Amino acid sequence: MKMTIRWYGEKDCIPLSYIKQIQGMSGVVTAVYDVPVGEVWDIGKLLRLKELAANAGLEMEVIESVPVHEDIKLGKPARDKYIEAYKQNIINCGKVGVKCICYNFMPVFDWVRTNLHYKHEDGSESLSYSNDDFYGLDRNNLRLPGWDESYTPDQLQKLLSEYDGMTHEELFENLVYFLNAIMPACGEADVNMAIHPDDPPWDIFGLPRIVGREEDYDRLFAAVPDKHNGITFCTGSLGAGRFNDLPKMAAKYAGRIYFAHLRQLKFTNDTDFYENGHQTQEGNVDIYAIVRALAENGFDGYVRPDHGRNVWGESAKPGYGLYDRAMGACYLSGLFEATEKILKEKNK
Ligand code: DNO
Repeated sequence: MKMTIRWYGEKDCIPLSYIKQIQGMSGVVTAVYDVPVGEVWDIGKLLRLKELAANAGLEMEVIESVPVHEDIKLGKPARDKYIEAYKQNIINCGKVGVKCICYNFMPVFDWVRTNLHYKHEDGSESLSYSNDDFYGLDRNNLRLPGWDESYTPDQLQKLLSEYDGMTHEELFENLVYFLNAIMPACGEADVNMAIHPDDPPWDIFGLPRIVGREEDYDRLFAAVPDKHNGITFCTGSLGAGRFNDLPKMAAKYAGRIYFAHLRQLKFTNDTDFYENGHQTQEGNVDIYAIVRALAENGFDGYVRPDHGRNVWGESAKPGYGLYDRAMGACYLSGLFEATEKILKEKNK
């Protein structure tokens, strides 16, 4: 296991020297943020990020994300051009020592929360989701906290209409087409792909979503068995679906989990929840049981504390403050150390 933390590059308000002070931290998870989706990242930009990390004594072995162009998800003729660029990005990442690329295949939107400043009684804040707030949104004038604002309202409507009528099966076929096309580049560069689950793991606005349940993973690995086809096990995303048994899934897929996002959430009713500090007792995700399932089943990937709260008066990017993620990293490192040592003793 290697403990990492997300760092948003030179614009991140959290200095790398502070990240280095978190004990047990091996490296940063980052990306090139100023190149449009679908284009090749200049290798110089990757090298610059790597050098900044290295100067602070940190590695850069995970990229999150190399985004997938919508034409690939839509299966449009232009997809082959975008897939070529994606392959080049994989090769370039491999050249600078990246071992794992996190990506997602959610149409149009990435993660969805309805409030970025949910107030806890102790004065801390976190992200939260309410079904009523979500379904109260005007589909013709969509604005949600944290969403990609790079589309104009017209562009967004046009893109949404391109997905009209697309089935889960069609989207899945487009994912398989993409993966089969990039696997040779992954082999050449020795880079593992780690698909991030849909967050939350159900369809939104009639858009199909296909990575959120156990059977989705079975189908994915059956369709593309190549070992470079793996997953990002995000406990906050998968955990929002009450139908998912996370420790069971962690055990079952441990060998395919190249990256784990460990995050806590607490349900306030059947569908609504807020995110919380990482400890098991703070929510509905049994972080201990998940870590144990990973360790017992030979997990050997990267871990990062995911969305933390904003605590101690910090005003950072929602979910990505320093303090609570640092506490989370230490808690998770402790769980891994204890679980792995107990296992070793047992196996002596
Ligand atoms: C949210 C993140 C996601 C994730 C992408 C991966 O905080 O976990 O935005 O980076 O879905 O492609």
